[in-house]
Amino acid sequence: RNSTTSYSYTKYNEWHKISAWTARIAAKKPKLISRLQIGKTFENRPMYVLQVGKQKDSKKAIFMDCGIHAREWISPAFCQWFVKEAIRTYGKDKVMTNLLDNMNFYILPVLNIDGYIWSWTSDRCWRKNRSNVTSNKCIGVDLNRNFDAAWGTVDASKDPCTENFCGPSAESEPETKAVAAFIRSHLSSIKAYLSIHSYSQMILFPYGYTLNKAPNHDELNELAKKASQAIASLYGKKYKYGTSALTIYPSSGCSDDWAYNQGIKYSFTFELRDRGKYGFFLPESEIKPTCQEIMLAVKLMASHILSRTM
Ligand code: 0X9
Ligand code: ZN
Repeated sequence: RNSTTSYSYTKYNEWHKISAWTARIAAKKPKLISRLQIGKTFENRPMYVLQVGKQKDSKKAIFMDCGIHAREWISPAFCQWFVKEAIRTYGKDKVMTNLLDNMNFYILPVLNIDGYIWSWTSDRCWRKNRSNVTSNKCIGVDLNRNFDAAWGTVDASKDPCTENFCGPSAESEPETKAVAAFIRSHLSSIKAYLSIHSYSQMILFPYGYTLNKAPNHDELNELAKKASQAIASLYGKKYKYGTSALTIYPSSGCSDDWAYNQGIKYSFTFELRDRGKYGFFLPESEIKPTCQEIMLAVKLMASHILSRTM
C-alpha cells in the first residue's frame, strides 16, 4: 500500500484521501450534501460531518459515527460507502429516496482521525486517540470510554497505559467534546445514533454499563432482529443482536449509551465483519460485501425510525 494508490470505495483509504473526498463529494452534490466542521482533534485536525439529505433543515435526522477506534478500518469504509450509495440511489431506489427526502443523515466518517492516521503510519493495532495531556509515558484515551455515561465505571481504566483508559474526566477529549456538543445542539432533530465498529458481527443496543433493560428494549430488540435478518439475506452472515452488556461485554462511557441517555430513543452499535479470522485486518475484498449487507440494515432501521417518529 503506497501513497500512489488513489481513492477507492473498495479499499481502505488514508485520512488525507478521506478528507479530500469529503470536500469533493459535497462539491459534486451540493443539493444533497453539506460538509460541516464540528470541531478539531487533539492534533488540531478538522473533524468533518457530511450532512446528507434533500432538505437542509429537516426535522428528523440520524447521526452515525465511524472510526471511533483507530484500527477498525472497515468502519470508516462503511461511512464512505453509505454516502456514496445514498447519492447513487437517490431518485432510483424508493426507500433511499424517501429517506433523503424526509430526513438528514449526519455522517462522521472518522471520529478518531489522529488515531486512524497513527494506525496507518506507526501501529496498525492502535485503538485510542493520541492525546497526551495526562501522561508523558503513555498516550491515548479510549474515546468510547470517554462519554458521560456512567463514566469511569465498568470496563474503564484510570491507567493511561491501558487500551480502555477512559481519560481524566468525561468528555476530556476534544473529539468526544465535539461529537457531544454537536449532538446536544441537534437534539430536537436527531432520532437515532449509530456507532460503527468492528469486529464480531453484532448489533448492540443500550445498555452497556448496566444489565438493566432500556425502556424501549422490546422495540430495539425487534428492530435489531429485523436488521440482522436483512444482513443474513444477502450473504448469509450471522449477526448476533442484543444489549451491549449481555451480548458483547459490559462497558461504560460509550457513545451509544450517552446518546440514548440524551433522549435519542434509537441507539445502536454495529460490530461489522468478521468473527475473528482476520479481525481488524479484514481483507479489502470484504469491504464491498460487508458494506452492502450493513447498508440493508441501516436502511431498514432508518425507514422504521422515520415512520415511527412522524
Ligand atoms: O468496547 C467497545 O467500545 C465496543 N467494542 S469494540 O470491540 N469495537 O471496541 C463495544 C461498545 C458497545 N456499546 C456499549 N458497551 N455501550
Ligand atoms: Zn470499536
